[in-house]
Amino acid sequence: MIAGSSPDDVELYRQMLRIRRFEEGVLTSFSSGIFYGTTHTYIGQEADAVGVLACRREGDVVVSNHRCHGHFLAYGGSMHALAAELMGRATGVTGGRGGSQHVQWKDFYANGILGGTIPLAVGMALAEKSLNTGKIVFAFMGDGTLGEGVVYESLNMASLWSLPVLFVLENNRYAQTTPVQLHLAGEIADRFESFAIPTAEADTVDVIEILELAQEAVATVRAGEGPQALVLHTYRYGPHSKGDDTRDPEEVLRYRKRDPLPLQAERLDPDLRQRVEVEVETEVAEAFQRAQDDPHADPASLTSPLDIAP
Ligand SMILES: Cc1ncc(C[n+]2csc(CCOP(=O)(O)OP(=O)(O)O)c2C)c(N)n1
Ligand SMILES: [Mg+2]
Repeated sequence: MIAGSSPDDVELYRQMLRIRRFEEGVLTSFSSGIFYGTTHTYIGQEADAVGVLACRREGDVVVSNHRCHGHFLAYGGSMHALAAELMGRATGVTGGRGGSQHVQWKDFYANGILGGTIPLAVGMALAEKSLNTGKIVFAFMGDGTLGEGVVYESLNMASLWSLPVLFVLENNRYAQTTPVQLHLAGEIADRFESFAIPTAEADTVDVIEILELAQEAVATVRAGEGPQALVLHTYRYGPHSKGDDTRDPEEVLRYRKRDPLPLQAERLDPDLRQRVEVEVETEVAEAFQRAQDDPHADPASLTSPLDIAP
């Protein structure tokens, strides 16, 4: 789905299903103790990452947050390396040192400091613009991240300096356990527009609709017209992290009925769909198995910044 080739229906389905099955594997295996640290799954939000990142080109930068597995897989990251990272294995994305929230590979950067990623994204967009690379930055954040003041300093600079960045706000309607109506005043889109950042908004799980919105926004950013924002209203089906779900189960059920996967699956030839499903099941099983067989990261191989000669 890179550099000009248009993503087809099957590929969009496959990418969403890879995220779904991987994340289901993470949630069901967590209590067995195979992972280190914590995790935040993306189940239910897959259409956002897949639709938006279908518009990226080689060398574009993607900045993600604590809920990064879906963004990473949609970016083209290795499922095996991600599984290995969660298990603290030497073959993990960062050699087993970063864990679930600190995944960095090529031009993909995830960080668990809520809001701290946004000045980084804007700084990287400034670098791309200054170096005239033509590359753009995709910066994902959640609704709760709008409670971090540094986000607004960053939006101001991005707009003032007309930087090549697309802000993707995923409103899954909760910040940890706090519903959006209890943590956010006013409208989300107004927060971007008050910095003169044009904002498109959709309450949908249709990957095609998201892809089309993203294509339009990305084209404007690539044309050098400054930042854009996408506000995507979505829902996570799983807990915030693991076992910490305080939402009304009926509300969760209601949103589960508008699932991005069956919606996209209906557009496929049934035989093809089944083939993709079998292939993805196999890919996920192999990724977890290989990662479990890999060696643990060796703490002796860690280098302290103090050990590095100036
Ligand atoms: C600076 C900072 N404060 C608090 C936290 C703890 N924390 C992790 S996720 C989260 C809520 C995030 O909500 P949102 O931005 O809506 O993202 P979502 O989890 O819904 O994807 C909080 C408060 C953190 N990681 N960093
Ligand atoms: Mg949220």
